[in-house]
Amino acid sequence: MHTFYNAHHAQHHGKFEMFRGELVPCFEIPARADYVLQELQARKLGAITPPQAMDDAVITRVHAPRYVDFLRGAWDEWVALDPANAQRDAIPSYWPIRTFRSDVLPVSFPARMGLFSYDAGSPLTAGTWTAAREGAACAWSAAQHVASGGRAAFALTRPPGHHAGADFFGGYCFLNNAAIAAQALRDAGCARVAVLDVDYHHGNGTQAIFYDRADVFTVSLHGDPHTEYPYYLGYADERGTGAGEGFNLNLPLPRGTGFAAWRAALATALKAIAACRADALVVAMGLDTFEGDPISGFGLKSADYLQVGSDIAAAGLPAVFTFEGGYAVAEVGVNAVNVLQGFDERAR
Ligand code: Q9C
Ligand code: ZN
Repeated sequence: MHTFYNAHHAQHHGKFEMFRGELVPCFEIPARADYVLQELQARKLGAITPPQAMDDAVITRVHAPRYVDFLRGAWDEWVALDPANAQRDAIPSYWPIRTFRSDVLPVSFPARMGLFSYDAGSPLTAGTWTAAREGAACAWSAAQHVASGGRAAFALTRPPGHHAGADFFGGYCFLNNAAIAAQALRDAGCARVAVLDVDYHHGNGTQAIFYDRADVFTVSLHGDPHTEYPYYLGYADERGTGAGEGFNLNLPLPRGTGFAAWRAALATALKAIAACRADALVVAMGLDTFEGDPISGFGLKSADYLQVGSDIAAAGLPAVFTFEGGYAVAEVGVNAVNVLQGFDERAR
């Protein structure tokens, strides 16, 4: 397994997120990726390199240019509002819900920040753009690796990506690394790509990006949105639209689901992926299905992740893995690398 590592990830380091009426320390912290890197090195799973140089045009294949422009300049705008903001993260407080306009780009920075986001839990910091952009390059490089004959590659980066839509951030995500990888595989000649999202939370951003397309089949197993974030998407009746009808599959599971039931849902997902005749797979690899995760509600154990990787490898498709959630920080390295090792052992 070749890993493309984002050495700039720690430049994104939110201090606090809004939770139950107060600002609490962020769950999505740099140490997460550090633990994964350390575990990868300890187990010698393969080469670990920086990504290839990438043009921003790769990002705008899936993200709206006005959103990318916003993200690129957001920190400077934030500090220009008040020099004291340099010591504070930027967090939105206003959002255009139904009946408001989204065609007008307000001059006000907080207003634009709300237009391009959907929660108050995803602080933007001085290095968010640098970190997210380098992460996109990791995802793109992983896709190039697989498109040119590699069996698998891992984009080890944060912030994560699967909640980010074409023109919004949220759920700790700014650029959708899995979607960028899927689009890159398409652009490199794969006729159909499947995205398998195994994060605890529904991959709403990825689903939305590909919802009307038949060339990218999106599948997500996740906590039932009736009770779990992101709440407003991820239900079983969302099957795609227009040309994309039948090319989205949601498998919501109740809070408290253990490995046996979760693995059965994975088998359903993999069967659907086999039926769509994809020629490459992107795995949005969240580890927040772990029993010890502080913000999630499934019961997977560390050893189960070896089986997860093995089950995915058995699908026989070349695969790009992106690092998504997983907030049991001390265990996230073992859990992530278990998936990758389980994949490698079955794939060879
Ligand atoms: N304060 C990913 O796993 N809200 N994002 C949680 C706890 C947001 C998770 C509430 C969860 C987002 C990539
Ligand atoms: Zn998650």
